[in-house]
Amino acid sequence: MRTNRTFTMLKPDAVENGHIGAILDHITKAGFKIVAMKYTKLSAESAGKFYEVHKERPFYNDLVSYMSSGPIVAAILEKDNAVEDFRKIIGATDPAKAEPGTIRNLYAKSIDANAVHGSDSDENAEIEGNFYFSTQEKF
Ligand code: IDP
Ligand code: MG
Repeated sequence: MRTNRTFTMLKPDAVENGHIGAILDHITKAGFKIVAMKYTKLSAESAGKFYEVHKERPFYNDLVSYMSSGPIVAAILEKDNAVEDFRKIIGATDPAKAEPGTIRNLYAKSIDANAVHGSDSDENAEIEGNFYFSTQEKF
């Protein structure tokens, strides 16, 4: 089933470098509505749980320590075809390969500190959104 929601995090580098406002502006101008949003910080334990699907990948430990290294912004976004369209506006995982004008092209410097997370499927968008937000926190 195709839903109209996706989940994002503005990662520690985006927050640290002062890009929260610009990235949220980019996202809303691209037609996404904010359904839920939170400024928070992951513990290493919760970052480990969030990224459990990547447990076997060589960069897992670095990813978990990076994602728990500073505050982030977590949000649920709504738009037709949200998952696919959001992946388009964030660009490739490696900012060096991200299309000009995408969020990672504009605001990210490296493959690990790549400014934003975007869900890769409707199913994961649902799981990831529920990781951060209760039903009462979604508008
Ligand atoms: P995605 O964020 O574009 O969906 P994934 O393959 O799901 O990319 O990887 C999750 C996150 O893990 C990436 O956003 C990035 O922060 C980090 N990552 C992915 N590949 C590498 C790598 O080769 N080295 C270091 N970190 C990586
Ligand atoms: Mg991914």
